[in-house]
Amino acid sequence: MRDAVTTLIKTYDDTGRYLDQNALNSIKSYFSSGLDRIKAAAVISANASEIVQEAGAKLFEQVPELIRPGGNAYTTRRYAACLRDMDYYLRYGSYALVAGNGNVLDERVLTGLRETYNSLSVPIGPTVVGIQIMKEIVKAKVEAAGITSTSVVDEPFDYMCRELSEVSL
Ligand SMILES: CCC1=C(C)/C(=C/C2=NC(=C\c3[nH]c(/C=C4\NC(=O)[C@H](C)[C@H]4CC)c(C)c3CCC(=O)O)/C(CCC(=O)O)=C2C)NC1=O
Repeated sequence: MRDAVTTLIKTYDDTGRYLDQNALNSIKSYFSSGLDRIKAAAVISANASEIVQEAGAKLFEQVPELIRPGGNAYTTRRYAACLRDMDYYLRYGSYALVAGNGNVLDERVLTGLRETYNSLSVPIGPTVVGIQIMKEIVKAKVEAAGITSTSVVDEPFDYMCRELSEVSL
């Protein structure tokens, strides 16, 4: 599991180079966004179950077929599995937000996920919609908490959406 700094150091160490201006700029921007990342992660931790519930409700409102007979989130068990997955995306997203890097998402969340979803007919499109809805809810809460630059919040959620969508397109 790596963060923005260890990933960068590894890249330079692999080729035996000193950190150059590019590297230093990138580390500088990571550190200068650090406080926003921590505050955003605190907002997520304090509101996690509410965020998941709200995002689930919005997703099922937007794609009601999911919870109708024949839908993948139909039956209490699958409905609960869907919200549990959303909670995974939120929790691991908060880790990646603090790390400033998608490595934890690759290692713990995304590897093999598409195959699992395909084998269980869990639709990827609506999952991506759900993650985007969650991102918007988090951004609104982060903004309400007085954090002006919410762009750091986009990174982990967009990363998961991109990686999930890739092959199925
Ligand atoms: C921490 C990393 C991690 C992830 C990400 C993860 C996902 C994950 N989601 C699963 C199932 C599932 N995932 C969903 C999710 C949905 N269905 C929908 O229609 C919606 C679009 C969506 C919710 C947004 C559903 C309904 C199932 C149960 C499918 C089934 O058993 O038929 C399964 C199969 C095993 C199980 O049911 O627990 C896994 C492994 N597991 C993990 O350990």
